[in-house]
Amino acid sequence: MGETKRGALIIFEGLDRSGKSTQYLRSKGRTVEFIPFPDRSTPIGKLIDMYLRREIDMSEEALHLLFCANRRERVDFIQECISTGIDVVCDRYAYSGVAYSLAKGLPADWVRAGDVGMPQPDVVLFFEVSPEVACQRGGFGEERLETGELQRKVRETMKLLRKPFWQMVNADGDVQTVEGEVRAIVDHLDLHLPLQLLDQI
Ligand code: T5A
Ligand code: NA
Repeated sequence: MGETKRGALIIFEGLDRSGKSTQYLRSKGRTVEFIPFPDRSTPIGKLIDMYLRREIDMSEEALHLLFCANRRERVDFIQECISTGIDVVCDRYAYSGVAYSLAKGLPADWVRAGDVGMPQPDVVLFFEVSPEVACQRGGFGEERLETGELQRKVRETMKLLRKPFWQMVNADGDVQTVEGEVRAIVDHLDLHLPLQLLDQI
């Protein structure tokens, strides 16, 4: 009898309205835990949610630290799942944290330090959606950070964060086509090495 294979840490990243949440809702039913970041259900996540819905204000630095702290709130759960063979899919992760804050002009070294030591993804699926398609999708512009100018800067910054374990997904396609692309990548992950921790972002 072989030992139980560990779970995979799979990250969906991309601009607003690229269809990340739609994909993880559709793949529900397998032994997968889904964690959206920001996770608006936690105490810290509730503050972030109030900020995004324009109910409270705070400095960009405070917001950055809250996004980081919100991910730290879920690390024990992520590690427990992975070690018991359950896959974890996160809708956004440290890369959103870094890209949005760099795009706003916060200092690079300070921004990048906030997620060091977080579990390293087995794969980051980057949902690439063209701006024209994104702004036609439902809900665009409702939340604070969904302005064309910030999205353009985030797009440029995200590209600079690309790592060997990133895979691009063409997210302009219809929901089924995007799902096929996601499956093809996720079904072929190599999980022989233990989960690593990020030493840089
Ligand atoms: N943020 C986040 C930071 O600044 N720092 C951080 O550390 C983190 C984690 C909230 C904001 O916070 C910022 C980034 C964001 O600006 P969020 O909660 O992920 O982050 O944002 P949401 O508004 O929930 O989600 P997104 O805007 O990112 O949208 P999704 O999840 O990419 O898109 P989704 O699936 O909700 O789809 C959008 C619409 O398009 C349709 C859907 O039905 C929906 O109406 N759609 C499609 N239509 C046609 N074809 C397809 N293939 C489609 N897929 C989806
Ligand atoms: Na989302």
